[in-house]
Amino acid sequence: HTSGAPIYMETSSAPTNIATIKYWGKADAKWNTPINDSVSVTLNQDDLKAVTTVAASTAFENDRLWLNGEEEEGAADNKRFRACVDGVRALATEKKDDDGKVLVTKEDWSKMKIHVSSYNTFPTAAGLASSAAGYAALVAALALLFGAKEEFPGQLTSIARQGSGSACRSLSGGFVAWRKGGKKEDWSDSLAEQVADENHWPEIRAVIMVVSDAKKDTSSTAGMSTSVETSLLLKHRADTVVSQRMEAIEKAFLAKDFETFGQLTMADSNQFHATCLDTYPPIFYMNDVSKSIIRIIHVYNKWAGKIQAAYTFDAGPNAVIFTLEEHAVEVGALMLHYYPEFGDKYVNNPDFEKKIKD
Ligand code: 2P0
Repeated sequence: HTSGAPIYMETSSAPTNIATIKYWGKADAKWNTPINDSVSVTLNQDDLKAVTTVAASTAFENDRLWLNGEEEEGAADNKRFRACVDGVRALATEKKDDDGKVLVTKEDWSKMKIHVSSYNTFPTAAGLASSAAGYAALVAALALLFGAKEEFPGQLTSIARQGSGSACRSLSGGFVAWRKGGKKEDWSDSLAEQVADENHWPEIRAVIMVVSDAKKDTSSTAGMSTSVETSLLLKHRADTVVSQRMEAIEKAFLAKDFETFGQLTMADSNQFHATCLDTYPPIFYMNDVSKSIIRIIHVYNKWAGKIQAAYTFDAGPNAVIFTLEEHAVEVGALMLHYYPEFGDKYVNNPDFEKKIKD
């Protein structure tokens, strides 16, 4: 740029999360709030994450966004993007240098345009909650840039929620609940709360099977809207099932009770996909490979005499299988036995590793 105005820049990253009690259905589309609580395991930062750099300057003419190196035209007018940028900027504080001299006032921040560049280390829109990591990393980077100060705990998660619902659960590690809220008119109480941090249960592992890395057919937002309109099972689930399961699974996670955790995880994944089938016209996210993975896991648990592995599927065919460290190699080997092609594609594959590094 030529104006000589400084550019302020920060980078942050956020991992994706895998819901064990699922979010499906919006209570308020404008505020992007859910009809039920949900809870998820945040994956390890080293594996599947979004890395986002944000820059602010009066030298920029427009807000602009690049995803995986390619500019998204018009993305800056997108209401989800705007909610995050404007939401975090409203919490901005002045920026000072080491001597305490004010470099940027709160008003200065409001006059700057924003450039955002984000990339994922995993396939976008393949049912691996890429939007969760993306919007969480965006909000985290913006919070650093603007020196954002929360007015109440979890406020930043309520902003990330307006980017993508599941994103509110990716701003902290461990086991994170999204409380649906609704007592406040502006839905500011629809936010995430850490149930247990990442050090609480370090033995937990997720074996991820990328059944397909194609973009999904039905977007979550569109799917949810049809489900809310047509599925009586979804209504039953939101009204009576989820609150009981939330209480039970939080207790199980805190007690490191894998069998209860796993049983509830599988039951909730199955009920979520049942509500998809109960949607009219029906939505199919799992394919035949997904269903055979379910069968294998149930046979494996029967053989073990206890629940040693638990699958869950989001809005796509990919499987996430939770297990404990002591069984992780066995579960991985079991999957590779039936699906050796996963090994060829993702395990010790220099091309894939290079792609991730790049
Ligand atoms: C979840 N999913 O709880 C559930 C389980 C998919 C199945 O959150 O419209 O991308 O951006 O709020 O968060 C996917 O929905 O939807 C999702 P928006 P989001 O993880």
